[in-house]
Amino acid sequence: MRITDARVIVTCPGRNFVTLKLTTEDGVTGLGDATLNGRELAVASYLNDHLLPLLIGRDARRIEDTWHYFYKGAYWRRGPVTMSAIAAIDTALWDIKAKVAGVPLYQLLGGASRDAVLVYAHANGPDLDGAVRAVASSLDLGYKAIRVQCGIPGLSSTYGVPRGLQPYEPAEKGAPSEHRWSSEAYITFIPKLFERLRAEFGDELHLLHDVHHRLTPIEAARVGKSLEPYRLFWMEDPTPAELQEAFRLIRRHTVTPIAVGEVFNSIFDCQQLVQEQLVDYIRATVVHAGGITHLRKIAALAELYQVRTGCHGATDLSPVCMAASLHFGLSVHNFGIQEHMPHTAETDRVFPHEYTFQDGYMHPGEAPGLGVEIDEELAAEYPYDPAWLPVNRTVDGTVHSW
Ligand code: CS2
Ligand code: MG
Repeated sequence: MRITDARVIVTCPGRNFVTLKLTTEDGVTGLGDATLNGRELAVASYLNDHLLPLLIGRDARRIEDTWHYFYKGAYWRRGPVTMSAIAAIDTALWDIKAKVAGVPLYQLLGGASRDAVLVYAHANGPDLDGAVRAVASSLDLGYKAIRVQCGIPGLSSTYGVPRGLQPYEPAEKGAPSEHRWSSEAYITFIPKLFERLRAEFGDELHLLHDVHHRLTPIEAARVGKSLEPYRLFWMEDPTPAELQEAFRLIRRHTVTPIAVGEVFNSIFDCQQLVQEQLVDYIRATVVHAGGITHLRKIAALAELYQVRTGCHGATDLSPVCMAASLHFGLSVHNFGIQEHMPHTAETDRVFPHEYTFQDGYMHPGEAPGLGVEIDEELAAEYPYDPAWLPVNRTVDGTVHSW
């Protein structure tokens, strides 16, 4: 089954997406998400200029061999651009294989391990009252798990909180905006947010929070400890995870569960965190961690240490990635939870899909393959529109993790 066509489709229905479409000699097509927020064209070029010329003519059935051909065969390994490009090829090949087999992808991954995939919503508020209103709205939609972000008194902006009423989309047109951050103000405020949320909504609701890489290990330990009375489902990215051993310090001080990994792109990024049980959830995704083939290996390692999956699912991961994540999440044994930020209506029109949301859970559907397609004519109506993620600085002007 030779691959006869491989095309990269860049489209911007409200935000930029990069999609790979493969076609076999039999006319079977497969899709892969290759979107890397703020660096989209780097992945498009890596695919168009370096990988796709070598893909034409290869046997679409040889998924594992193709993965290693582009990983080991490239000499230069790992990194978000390389692994997103490999991920797109891998995902498209799995889509093709499942379509040829006439089954939804999850059936090739071992079948369903659960009835549906538990997802969590985003609730963002400019202040405590706004955060409470946002949580109530997510509850009204049926979510059982809600990530809550809130404006920090004294700071003009913070991660996760949109300016105005539009949904949160961090990538901005034109040069990156610069934000100001105070860990001290955040550390003082954040326990008040969850104290208020528990008072408003009780103890049963799964509450999650994303620290977004902004604290030192001991600051993260302090926040984790201060949140223990509110029993979070997880505290995400408490400190930058390049130094995996840094999490030993956090673990020594708090039992608040920890989730890390949305910026990871290989099993090596998470190996120590998993093997030393320094995290409870691993957030690596199909699109940024080498596709379904590699994510399954990360999950298998995590299973040995009772670490569960918690795949990233922000709107800068396309519906193609969401579909793949749901097939993976339906099947993988050590599933934890799946992030769900609904895409815009215009995005959903460009990417018609089978997956559904109901009462806090999602299902990938029963269509052969991923169950998602791309309307290429409509996609062409939304040309690439350069956008950058913000740059963050502490109040004295020092560059800080965004
Ligand atoms: C965030 C992401 O959803 C999350 O957990 O960390 O929204 C992240 O900020 C974006 O994906 C960056 O592109
Ligand atoms: Mg995050």
